[in-house]
Amino acid sequence: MSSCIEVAAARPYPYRFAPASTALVVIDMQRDFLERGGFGDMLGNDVGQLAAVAPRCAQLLAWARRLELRIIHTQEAHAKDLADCPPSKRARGGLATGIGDAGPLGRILVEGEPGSDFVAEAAPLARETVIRKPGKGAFYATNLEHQLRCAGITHLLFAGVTTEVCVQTSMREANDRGFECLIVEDCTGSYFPQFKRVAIEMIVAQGGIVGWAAPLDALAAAAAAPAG
Ligand code: C5J
Repeated sequence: MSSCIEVAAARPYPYRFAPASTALVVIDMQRDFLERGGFGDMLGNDVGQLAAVAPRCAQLLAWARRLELRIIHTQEAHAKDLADCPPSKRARGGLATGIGDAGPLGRILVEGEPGSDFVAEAAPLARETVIRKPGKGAFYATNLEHQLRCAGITHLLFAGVTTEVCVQTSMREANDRGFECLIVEDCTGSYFPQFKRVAIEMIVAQGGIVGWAAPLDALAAAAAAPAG
């Protein structure tokens, strides 16, 4: 692996990656999940639990841009006619105001609506890739895998929300496809802190059965260290 970076502090054991073959995947940093009036709020969640994630993701994005990593942003949003939304997903939760309905941030979880947009701290740059996805996993009904293979990407760093739903689902999908995955633990969040903690434990258990975990500082320190 050329110009390889070793994250010695990663769990369950050191993680090695080469920037040229690594992408950062930032999952669903949208107003619909982080702000009052969006989908997460409609489901009864305390969106304040995610407050720390956006500034940390901004730092991660700045670091990844300096390292010239390929950056992918995912967006959970449905087509305007909801043709890609299974009736089961729309019915789930029995919400008075649910997917496709008009809410304070526009139609909930629908592309082009204010709620589907990214929070300012995690907004994509024009050169970065945005993958709109209808499901929890970033690989389901998208061309993400094709794009990654075309770009020669073998390693993925994951961040975003929520840890145990869309982040973990996407990381599992990537792991099954042979990508070497690491979750940046302080750049992901859940409405339920205990779910975040346990989701990360599940990822790194059994010798890293789904992948690795490390905080941003450990990645940044590894990248800054002189090549050995
Ligand atoms: C959820 C997500 N929680 N982005 N979506 O429905 O995790």
